[in-house]
Amino acid sequence: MAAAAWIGHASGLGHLGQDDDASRQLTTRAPSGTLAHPVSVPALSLVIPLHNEASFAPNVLPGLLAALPDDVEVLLVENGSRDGTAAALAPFAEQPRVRLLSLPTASYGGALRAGLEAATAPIVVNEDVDLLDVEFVELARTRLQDADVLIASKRAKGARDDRGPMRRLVTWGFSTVLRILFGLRATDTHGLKAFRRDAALQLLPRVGGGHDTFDTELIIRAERAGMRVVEVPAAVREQRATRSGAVWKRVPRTLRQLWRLRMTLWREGRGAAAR
Ligand SMILES: Nc1nc2c(ncn2[C@@H]2O[C@H](COP(=O)(O)OP(=O)(O)OP(=O)(O)O)[C@@H](O)[C@H]2O)c(=O)[nH]1
Ligand SMILES: [Mg+2]
Repeated sequence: MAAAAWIGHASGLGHLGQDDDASRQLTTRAPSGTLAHPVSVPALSLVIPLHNEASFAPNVLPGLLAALPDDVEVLLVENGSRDGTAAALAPFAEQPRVRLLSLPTASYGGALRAGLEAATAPIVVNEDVDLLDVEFVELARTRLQDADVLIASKRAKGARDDRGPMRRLVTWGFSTVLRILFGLRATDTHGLKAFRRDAALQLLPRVGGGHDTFDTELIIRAERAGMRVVEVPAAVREQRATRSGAVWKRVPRTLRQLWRLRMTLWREGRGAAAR
C-alpha cells in the first residue's frame, strides 16, 4: 500500500481507512501549532480528485472555499501528478477545513476511494475540479436526507449539457452500454455525485474499480444493493477546454474495464446463488 500524506489541519477525527502501514505513515501539519478542528463536526465532506492541476486548481479553489458554508470540509486528493500539484495545493491546506492527500500513483478511483474513507461527515460529495458546483453541495444536504446516492445526471430530463457533440455522444453511448450490460437505471455515472457516507463505506470493500470505472461501479453496486439512488438534472458548464484530447481513445480501455466488471458481478451472483 502506498504511503499517504495528509497535509493540512490535524482533525483528530479523520482516518485514512487504509492499512496500518499507511496509517503509520500519516503525517499531518497543523497551522500555527493548534490542533483544534474548527469544523468540529462537518455536515458535509467535499472530495475533489486532482491530477496535474497545478496551474488550474489554484484559480478556482479560492472561489469555491469562499462560497462553501463553514460546515463543509474539503478533501483535496491528489495522486501521481508530475507538475507540482501537491505543492500548489499546500497553501489551501493551511485553511482549517481543508485537507490534502498526496499519493504516488495516478488513479481517479484510488483518489475517490481515499476521499470517501477519509471523509468525516455523514454526507460525502464528489466533484471534479473543472465542474465545481456549490449548489450541488447544498442539494446533497437536502436530497440525501432520504436517499443514499445522489447523481447530477447529464442525461436526466431538464439537464443542460454544453459540451461538444462528441463528448455528448460518448456519454450517451456509455449510459446505453451500462443499461444493456448491467440493467442500470441511473442515467449517468460520471460527474457530480454524493453519497451517504455509511452507504458508500458499505459498498467500498467490494469495489475493485478500474481507473475509469470506479465511480460507475459504485453506482451499479448501490442499485444492486437496493440503495436509494436519486438523480437531479445536471447543468454542465465546462470551466476549461477539454485536456484529455480525443475522448474516443479512452473508449476501448473503459469497455474492457466494464466487461471485467460484468464478469466479476456474474461470478459474485453465481457464488451467492450456490450458497
Ligand atoms: N487524483 C486523481 N484525479 C484525477 C485523475 N485523473 C483525473 N483526475 C481529476 O478528475 C477530474 C476530471 O479530470 P479531467 O482531466 O477534467 O477529465 P475529463 O473531464 O474526463 O476530461 P476533459 O475535461 O475533457 O479533459 C479533475 O479534477 C482531475 O484533476 C487521477 O489519475 N487522479
Ligand atoms: Mg474535465
